[in-house]
Amino acid sequence: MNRFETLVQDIKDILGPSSGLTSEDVDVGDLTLKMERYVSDEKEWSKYALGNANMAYTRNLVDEGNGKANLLILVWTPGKASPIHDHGNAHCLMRVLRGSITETRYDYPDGKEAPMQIKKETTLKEGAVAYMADNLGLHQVANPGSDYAVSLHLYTPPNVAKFGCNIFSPKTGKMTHVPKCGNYSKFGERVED
Ligand code: 2CO
Ligand code: FE2
Repeated sequence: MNRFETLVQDIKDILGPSSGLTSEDVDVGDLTLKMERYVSDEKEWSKYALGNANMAYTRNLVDEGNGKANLLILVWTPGKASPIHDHGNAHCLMRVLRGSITETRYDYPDGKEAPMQIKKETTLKEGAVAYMADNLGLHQVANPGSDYAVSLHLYTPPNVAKFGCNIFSPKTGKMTHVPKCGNYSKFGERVED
């Protein structure tokens, strides 16, 4: 096994003892350490990193963590950003594998129609690991650079894969449910998902 495959296996092993049904029974500390300690080698994960210049980013499934998680490689198109979104009551851990991405956090809108207020903006450089969850608010992720950026994302439980997520209008705060956050590829193979 190469180091990336070992990381995937280690994540599965950590998730093993959890029920996989709620986020409370997952040890985020252990998962974070494993992600931080991975010494990235592009050759090990490039087969998953399928980008598309016509999309803001692609979601490429690497592993389903014994049904308890979704491990994805996201490929961020230069100059593009995700919508502002939530995470279906799951833990989100992301590790930058290549380039830099910015994460902009927002509070949940309070129900009144108004522009959404930025709470925090962070630049995540290659190697950084960040944690996000609905209790921290909403976020938008962008690639401000001029080359593709790549990040590894662990979502547990895999609620967004099953039930979709919500996206929010930056101008009005209006929430829209997205029933399916599809995968661009699965296990290195392109899919129409
Ligand atoms: N949460 C987004 C998604 O699953 C990506 S931004 O990082 O969490 O597509
Ligand atoms: Fe996200």
